[in-house]
Amino acid sequence: MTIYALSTPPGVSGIAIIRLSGTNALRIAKNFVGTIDKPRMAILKNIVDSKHKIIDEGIVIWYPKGQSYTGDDLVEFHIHGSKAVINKFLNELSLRSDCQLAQPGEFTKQAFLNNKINLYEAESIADLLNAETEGQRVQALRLKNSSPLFMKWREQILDVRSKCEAAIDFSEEDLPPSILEGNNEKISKINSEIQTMLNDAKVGEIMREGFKIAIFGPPNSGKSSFLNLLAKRQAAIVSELKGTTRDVIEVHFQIKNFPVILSDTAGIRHTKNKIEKIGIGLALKQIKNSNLNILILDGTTKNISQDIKKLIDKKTLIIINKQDKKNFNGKFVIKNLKNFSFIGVHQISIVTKFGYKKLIQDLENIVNSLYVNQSDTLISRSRHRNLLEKTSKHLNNYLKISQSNDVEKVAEELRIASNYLGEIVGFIGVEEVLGRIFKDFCIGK
Ligand SMILES: Nc1nc2c(ncn2[C@@H]2O[C@H](COP(=O)(O)OP(=O)(O)OP(=O)(O)O)[C@@H](O)[C@H]2O)c(=O)[nH]1
Ligand SMILES: [Mg+2]
Repeated sequence: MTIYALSTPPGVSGIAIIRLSGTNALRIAKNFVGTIDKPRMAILKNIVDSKHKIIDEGIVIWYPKGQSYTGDDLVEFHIHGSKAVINKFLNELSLRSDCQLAQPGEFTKQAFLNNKINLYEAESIADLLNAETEGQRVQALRLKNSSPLFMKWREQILDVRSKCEAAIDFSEEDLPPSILEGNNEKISKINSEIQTMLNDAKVGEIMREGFKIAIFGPPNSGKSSFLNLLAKRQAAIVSELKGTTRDVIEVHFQIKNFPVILSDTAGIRHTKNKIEKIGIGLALKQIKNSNLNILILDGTTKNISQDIKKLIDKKTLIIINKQDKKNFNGKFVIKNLKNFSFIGVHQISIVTKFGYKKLIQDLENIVNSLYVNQSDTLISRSRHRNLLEKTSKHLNNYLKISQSNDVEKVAEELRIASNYLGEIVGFIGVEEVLGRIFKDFCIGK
């Protein structure tokens, strides 16, 4: 099969790159540009259509099979990035029956199927392509380099397993006595390394998806005003009416290079209004799924409702707002919160920005503290976490029964554990996850 796609973003640009990859790639390319004598060389050519009319003048590079991104013959056409030129060329390709438009991620999928990269590396490439912040870029590159660790663990487990299996096949007299020695220590060590990685997994996932902060509180306390202040634009409507915000409003920005998704939610109160009720339901969901909650209270009202109090926990940062107002009484509110545990409390005014600088510093510290002390290898997807958890479970099973005489069962646990590790890098049983992973890519990669 031969596939093609525009690998640069659609729209007007100086250069656009169209990639063609597969068994027919070189032959098709020659139809457009005539001879291509040398591989891996940029050659200036006239590109012509099927009627030998010129489409454009551009650079052609042929990467031969085995030396290309996909592993197949791959030809790149660097053409002028105008809509007319791109469309004309893509149209010519679409009229042919010997090639077809690539699916999202299909070039990378081909690279995986040709063993140019493993599955874990393919996922890191997707992360790198989608990286928006410096932190995400660094993490994606780091992930790409950590796949050898999974393979190292897998090989060590397979090594122990082969020794166990030798014990099944041979009688005790025929085996060197040292064959089962040190096996448990090896497996224990791998298991504890996996545990360390799992403990850091949450961080990797947050880094990839963004640190989720939900703003919540009673109506009219200034939640939307706070979102707008952080976002530096009017993302949410602010008004003196209670119950202004109903939908969840999300803004994306960075705190110290880390991606943050901040969401404003409907004020929490008892209401008969059907739509407001739905909004409050959405707010509760957001609070549950966040990494940090910011509770905004109005410092001029003394009463904190039970519904709000119930939501205060160790991932809550409290802001007492409207410090500029005459009847502001922060101390009173703090007294009211005496019996709760939460991250901290700030007294601010969104209008005068009193206390704002200190609050931002605190937020930076909270986000930052999450990322320090992490191990070199990170896992960033729940797919990896689930497989590592399963691996660890079976290594634990092995450790529990390794002393028993049931050597077959012992070897079986190791077989299962190594298979799960193999699934992370794509050695085993990956058909069903392939589609899911590559659909996240853009077309042309
Ligand atoms: N004086 C003073 N007024 C403020 C401050 N912060 C917000 N307000 C005012 O408080 C009112 C409510 O602000 P919003 O940001 O809409 O409050 P909210 O919490 O989003 O309200 P709902 O969406 O209805 O739950 C508006 O009139 C704001 O201008 C502040 O620091 N000081
Ligand atoms: Mg609001």
